[in-house]
Amino acid sequence: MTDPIYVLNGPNLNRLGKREPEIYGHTTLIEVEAWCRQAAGSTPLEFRQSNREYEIIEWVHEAIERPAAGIIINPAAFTFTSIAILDALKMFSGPIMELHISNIHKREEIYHHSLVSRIATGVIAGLGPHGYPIAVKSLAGMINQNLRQA
Ligand code: CA2
Repeated sequence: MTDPIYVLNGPNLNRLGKREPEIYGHTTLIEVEAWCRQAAGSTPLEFRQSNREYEIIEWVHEAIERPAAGIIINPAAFTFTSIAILDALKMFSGPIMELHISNIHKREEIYHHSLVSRIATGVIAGLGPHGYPIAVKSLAGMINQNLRQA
């Protein structure tokens, strides 16, 4: 059985498609999940969202223990504040894709300094919700390449 890809979403992203469509688009997180599952094909996917920091940390621990093949994470506001999530991600040995729907660098100063980028394998920002299936495809590609090289 193939190891799963974890797609973890931080605070307020359950409101996606319902507020600020000029920044985040009209797509809901339920629709994003469907896009991700389609992009993953036969690779199992754990798609989760939480407004609680500890829950995201627990899910990263779960991904470490299982183990997951890779993690895609949109930590939302925790991107800029959470050393605890950074520390948990540091313990994961597979590829980590940091994802933002908006281009955080184009926005206010408070959104410019990501703690997670320091340890991410790659960063996707500014592609809107379409960034998610792109992240799944590129992570699956990385994972398959490593498996073939192993
Ligand atoms: O662009 C992203 O994906 C962000 O991670 C979203 C975060 C923000 O703090 C980051 O700077 C960039 C905020 C998520 C807020 O979620 C909303 C969802 C729907 C409507 C409005 C806000």
